[in-house]
Amino acid sequence: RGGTGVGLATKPETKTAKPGLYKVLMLNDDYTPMEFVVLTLQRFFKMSIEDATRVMLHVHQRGVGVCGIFTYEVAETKVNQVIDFARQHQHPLQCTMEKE
Ligand code: NFA
Repeated sequence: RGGTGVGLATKPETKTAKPGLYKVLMLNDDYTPMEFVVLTLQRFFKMSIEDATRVMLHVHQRGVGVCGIFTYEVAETKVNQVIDFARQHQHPLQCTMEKE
């Protein structure tokens, strides 16, 4: 617990709202190359090649997987970065976000 109140007579500080957290999800498709998905996870989610490969295979096998958990603005930025990057390379790779 933070707070700079000193002494006995201070009332509890008004709390700043905690930021909501959002999962960034990656969706499987039949066309995006596995190598491109791994590269995308490394580039935008700072994953090692091992973690990126694990997440890619999970998405490939299960249909959807979590890339990371972020505040709303960061999650939205990552979703847009992934979609833009895929579109630039003419891959259908899709990404979305949902409240955690
Ligand atoms: N299913 C894709 C393939 O077989 C690979 C893939 C994995 C695509 C994860 C999207 C997400 N080439």
